[in-house]
Amino acid sequence: MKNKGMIRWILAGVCFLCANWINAEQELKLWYEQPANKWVEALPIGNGGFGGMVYGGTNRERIQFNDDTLFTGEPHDYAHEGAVKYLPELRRLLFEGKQGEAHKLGNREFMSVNTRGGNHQEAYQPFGTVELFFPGHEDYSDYYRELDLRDAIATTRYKVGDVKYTREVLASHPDEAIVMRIKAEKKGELSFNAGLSCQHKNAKIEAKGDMVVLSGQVDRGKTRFEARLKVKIDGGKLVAGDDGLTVSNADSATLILVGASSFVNFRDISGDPSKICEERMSGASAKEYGKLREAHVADYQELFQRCRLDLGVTDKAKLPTDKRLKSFGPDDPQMATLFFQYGRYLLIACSRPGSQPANLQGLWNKSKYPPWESKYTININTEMNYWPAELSGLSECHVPLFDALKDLSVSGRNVAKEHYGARGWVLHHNFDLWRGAAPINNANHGIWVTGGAWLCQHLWWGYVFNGDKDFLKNEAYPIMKEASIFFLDYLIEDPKGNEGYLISGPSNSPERGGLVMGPTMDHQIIRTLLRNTAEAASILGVDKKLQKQWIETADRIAPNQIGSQGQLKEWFYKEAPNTTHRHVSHLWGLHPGLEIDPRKTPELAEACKVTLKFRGDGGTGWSKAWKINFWARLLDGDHAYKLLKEALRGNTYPNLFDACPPFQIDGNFGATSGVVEMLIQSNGKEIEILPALPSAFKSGKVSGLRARGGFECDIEWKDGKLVSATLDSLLGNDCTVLYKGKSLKPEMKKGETVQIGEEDFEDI
Ligand code: FUC
Repeated sequence: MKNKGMIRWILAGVCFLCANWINAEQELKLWYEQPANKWVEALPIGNGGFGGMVYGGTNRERIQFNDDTLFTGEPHDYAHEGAVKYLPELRRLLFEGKQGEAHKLGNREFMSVNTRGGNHQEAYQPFGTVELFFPGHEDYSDYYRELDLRDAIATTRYKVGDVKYTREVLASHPDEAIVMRIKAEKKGELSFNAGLSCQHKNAKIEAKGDMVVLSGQVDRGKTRFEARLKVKIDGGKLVAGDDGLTVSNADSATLILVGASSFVNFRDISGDPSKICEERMSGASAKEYGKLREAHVADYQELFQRCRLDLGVTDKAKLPTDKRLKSFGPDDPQMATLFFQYGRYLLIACSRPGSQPANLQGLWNKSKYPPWESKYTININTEMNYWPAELSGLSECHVPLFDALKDLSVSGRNVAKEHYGARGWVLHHNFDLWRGAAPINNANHGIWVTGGAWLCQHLWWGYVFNGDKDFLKNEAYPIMKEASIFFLDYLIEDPKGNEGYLISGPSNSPERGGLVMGPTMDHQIIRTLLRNTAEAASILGVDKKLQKQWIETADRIAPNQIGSQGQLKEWFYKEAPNTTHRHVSHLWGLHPGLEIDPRKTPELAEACKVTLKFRGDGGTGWSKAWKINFWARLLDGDHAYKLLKEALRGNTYPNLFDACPPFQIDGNFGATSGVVEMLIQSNGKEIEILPALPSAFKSGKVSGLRARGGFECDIEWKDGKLVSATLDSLLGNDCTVLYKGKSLKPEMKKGETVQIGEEDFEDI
């Protein structure tokens, strides 16, 4: 082990980058030989809150665009006043085995109240579409389109006759606009019509001067919106008319699209979208395309380039992306790299400070009635969206989730009071733009109390990976504290005399088995929350009494149990292991939790394996993605890889969007984190290198992976064996590094780097 100075590290880094990444990175593109016909063939771009789907058509080009604040409905508190009156009865019925009656009572007295009737939450909405028509471009040749993950630019190229046309589209975060550059290779050969369309009934569209303006109000909602499309041309002529803007005989054109809504925050929609559009447009249109592009690329690359992966490249990379999917396997390792990096690309595109968190479809939605309202389902989906954030160097992309949690800790406070007569705040299995926190849909799965507690794990990670005490004190801890206080009031002692265990309920094991007392997942999540919060308080030196209460309570929560078939029991009071159900909630303690670990709790880890064998390797896209992570945590890289293969072959659309089906973005993010779990695992004390390396990833290198405790790690391996690893201490914390059953304890101060080879490890 060599303790190297910064210079050596930089030199090594430079050589590493130059010599090794080039091949793999050249291929970091999704590319196709035909325009997109369907939405799931179009290519997504986004600047966090504003994004689009680029079809790459020739005579008709479309960019279907979204703003993440367009939801149906209006600010609203969904809490069901007085629901708490029925809580003791719900518990009594469940303890007496009268689940049917409990469901009825729950549905009648305990569910959300929506302004528009019913107990549902509101739906994410489409905004509009940029419609471009290029007369005469029906016949074309040499067609090519791509999305380059290295610079986040979608390009379409083709020829009409002997004139080559190129379009580049990007969604700029610094300039808050979608920008398209269209070029004809010959002067004066660019003629097209540009307009906007919108599905909302009262939308008005007008073209004037060099601009098309779309304004209106969301159907079934109160939020107002406006979008503006400006066309700047070089040469030729531009005329505004009833059907938009018509450009004739130009050499090139730059199109700038901005959009905004009246959403200010979850309780206020009095914003002025026209004013915001005006400001955004005057800023973006004052710049030349080259400058806009440069600023976009620099801003994007600052995030994207932090983490690199090279698993090797084969000839398969010469095939268009859609043709590689169905036969994905070990002969196409670069496809795994592409899919890994696509997850990072998507997170940067749909979750930036100031934006809404990534919803079920990230940011991209074409339908007024999207599946599950394209809101935030938090009994797995939203959390999965954020699994890769810290692991792959995208802490900033985590921020919108933290911001939403701040809101939810406000809306969830009234739910804690009205439904449970408890202090603190609570969140059930979904939220929407209005931060609905009460149970929705049906008591049999909607009454589930650990949504907020699970999300608090992300706040904790926000601290654990980065060590920022101000963040812990001002952002994370206040929310974690109130979530933890809720559970002090909520948990009840087991009435059946099982050692005074504390039990969660009424709740459920997500979407399986109905309303119950004592789902295992709840117990794991609450235990983790209370312990993390106690640790946070101890780091901050506050709330001594509460720390003690939290730890004592965590210790009393009903423990994990092994069932009659050797499986991990899904509920404290019952078992039903023989199912292939997509949710595997009770393995939360294995992943994303840390309480089950084959190195420390081998019996429980074995029980997880039995459960996973019952569940099988099928399921929705997100279910397979979760199983990648489970098998990696069980240190079985080949099984994890099998799930990655099944996800790519069976649950991925041509544009590499995850297919639940239908499209749901969680599976993309879950696969990205799953690949990290194969290469590095950390728990704040130990970091294991290559813990679950699949044989299909024979040789490779990765840089910029992040570990709990504040470490950055680069690893190179060959023929399945470690060549060298570099560990960079960001915070100066202690850690033990593990590799193949051996360990080493590098002494590192903050800012120091060590290089490690296999020979440095010693038997444990
Ligand atoms: C949960 C899952 C479904 C879907 C939905 C958004 O209800 O069980 O498969 O992912 O969330």
